[in-house]
Amino acid sequence: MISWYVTQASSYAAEVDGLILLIALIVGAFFLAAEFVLFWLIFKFRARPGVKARYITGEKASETKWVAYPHYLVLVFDIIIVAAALRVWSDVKIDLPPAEERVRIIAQQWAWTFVHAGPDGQLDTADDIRTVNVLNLRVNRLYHYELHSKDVLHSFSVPAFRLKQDAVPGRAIVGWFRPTVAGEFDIQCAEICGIGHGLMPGRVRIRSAAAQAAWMETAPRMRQLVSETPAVAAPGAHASLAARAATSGGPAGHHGGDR
Ligand SMILES: [Cu+2]
Repeated sequence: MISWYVTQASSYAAEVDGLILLIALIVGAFFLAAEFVLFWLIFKFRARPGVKARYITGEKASETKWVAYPHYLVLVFDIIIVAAALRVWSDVKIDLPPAEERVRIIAQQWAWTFVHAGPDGQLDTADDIRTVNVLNLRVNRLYHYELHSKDVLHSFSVPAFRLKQDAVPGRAIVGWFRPTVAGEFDIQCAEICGIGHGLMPGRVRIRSAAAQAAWMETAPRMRQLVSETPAVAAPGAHASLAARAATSGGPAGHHGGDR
């Protein structure tokens, strides 16, 4: 149902949606049952001429069962929800399937820098491709991401992947995703990271293998990029932010270069 509104574009998106649906159904059923009982009791014990209101202390076994039994049921469903959530959490955040490629994601106030492996499939080689605010991925390829922050806490969020991961200064956080649908989707920063937080959107472009190879042919290489910043800056209002990110992240930067 959630996929009607946000495409499921990663291998684990459906799992996350399934979990949310399960919780909504369980909580929804309890909500309806509780409301039904509430209104039924209001109706059944409504004021009537000649009937005196009773003072019920709720201490007799016949009365406490109205609280105790639903409570046991809530505990059972809690366990079901926790078990289902742990399974999804483990798949998304704990398991790390073998990578076919690695991509580096660097967050800073207020832009994303992405370092792609280039045609040789290896990071930290001369053919690496660095972009600002646009992440370029190949469909059906398993990526490990390496998430850094240059300054404050940020959060790398790709709603179409159902992925959200905090970026913490001083740490390289590794996780994974496998895009399953070609197209273009939003990247957001999901952690209030300063006055420009709202100006920190990005895009992920997912292409077929052939289209990705063609993009790599034309994409500027890391060294070129520093001198050609205006050509790759994001359009519109974010151009100046994007340009700043590209130059401050280049070899002349003071943040440890291309960590
Ligand atoms: Cu941010």
